[in-house]
Amino acid sequence: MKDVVIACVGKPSAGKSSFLNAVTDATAKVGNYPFTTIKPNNGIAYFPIECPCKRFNKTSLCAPRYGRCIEGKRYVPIQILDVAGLVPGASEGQGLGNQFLDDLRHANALIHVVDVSGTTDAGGKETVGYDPIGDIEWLRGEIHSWIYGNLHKRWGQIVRRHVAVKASTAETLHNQLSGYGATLSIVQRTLDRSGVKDAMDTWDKETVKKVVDAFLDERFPTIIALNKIDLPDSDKNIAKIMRKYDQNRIVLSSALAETFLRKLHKQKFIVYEEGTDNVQTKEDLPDSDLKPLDDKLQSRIEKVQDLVLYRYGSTGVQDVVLKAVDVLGLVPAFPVKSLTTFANANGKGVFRDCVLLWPGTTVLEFADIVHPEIAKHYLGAETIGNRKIGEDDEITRENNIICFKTSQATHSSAAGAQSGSSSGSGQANQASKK
Ligand SMILES: Nc1nc2c(ncn2[C@@H]2O[C@H](COP(=O)(O)OP(=O)(O)OP(=O)(O)O)[C@@H](O)[C@H]2O)c(=O)[nH]1
Ligand SMILES: [Mg+2]
Repeated sequence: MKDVVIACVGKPSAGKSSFLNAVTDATAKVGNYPFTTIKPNNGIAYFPIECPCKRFNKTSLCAPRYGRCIEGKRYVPIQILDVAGLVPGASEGQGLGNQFLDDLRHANALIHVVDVSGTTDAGGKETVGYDPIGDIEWLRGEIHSWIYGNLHKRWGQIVRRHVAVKASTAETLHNQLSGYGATLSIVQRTLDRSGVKDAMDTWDKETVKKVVDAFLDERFPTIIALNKIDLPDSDKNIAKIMRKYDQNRIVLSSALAETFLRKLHKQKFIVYEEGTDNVQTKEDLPDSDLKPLDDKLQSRIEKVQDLVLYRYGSTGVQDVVLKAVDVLGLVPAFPVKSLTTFANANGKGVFRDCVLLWPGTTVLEFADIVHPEIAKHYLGAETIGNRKIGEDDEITRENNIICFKTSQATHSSAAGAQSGSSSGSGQANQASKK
């Protein structure tokens, strides 16, 4: 069981580390020169979902083990990774080369951070009037070449073995792609998506490329964050990119504005509600303990409001994370010991645990994720209204509060999600991918 990881990719200076800092408590180094980041940085972002505590009038008792719940808005943790910048030719060793592509092996989804302001060239150097529309394609092309190149090098050998052992296409591809985190079902979906049905020993280069293309879509669903929307030329570039690409996968963002507002919130100069355009100052809240603003700070806040918040409704960074969770189809699920109090086994807290599940996770798989002991002694499961649900039923967003019945008392910690995940966030324990 591993945490879900969303990785920021993009050319140098696009704002990947700024984005990480904006959505997590990380303090990754940011710089206006290429390759500021060499070793990956990570942090935990908290994205909002509707917490069931509100529906059941338990808001005052809601006690998340991880993250927080503010009046029914629950902030669920998810891991964000920030890697070194990629430049055209990276898959052949340009820039910092291939080794950085390896950092993506653990990612479940990608956020392609694009500098939409046109103030950095393809290598991340400062410039004016650069057209970012090509960045989306070449970046995907580099990831494609990395995987294709590795397959192509050994293709003769791969096919000889495939024929000799009479393996299925999916088995052979799974062997070859498991290093990129591919499961057998991802490979099967890849083959379906590619439409390739011919025997593997007849595949030419173009067929392999087509399969790799489908693999990218299945394995690395990608959200495009058009970043630096606070800068003047962004508007016209946004319009062009929106015309060309799937708008469902695009979000506008200003990592800089978010970092600025969060900092002022922490320093008690403003009250800033993340994901909204709501900024309040001492003037708005005279009885609060907010500090007064000097003219300079006041005008910087007004600039962020005018250029970003009022024009776009928010800094957009939270929407980027939400969209990445959405594209993965992750389902938040709540294991509880009682369907009346919604407490866990220790009788502690209400809706204490929230587990992110892959789509298609069944009730029994969920039991195993919560604790293997529960799956081992599993007798049945019930959901709201003490309605019985089958062990093979899938957990859905509508059916995600589950009380497991076991044949013997399981260890007290077993009723809550296991807490020992690698990031310490206790989030997103995942069942095998469907
Ligand atoms: N105006 C503006 N500048 C931004 C924004 N996001 C990042 N920047 C600036 O862009 C420059 C590069 O930011 P980084 O976050 O270091 O970029 P990166 O993609 O991590 O770069 P590498 O680590 O070199 O690959 C810095 O000067 C940031 O302050 C934004 O939303 N608006
Ligand atoms: Mg960086």
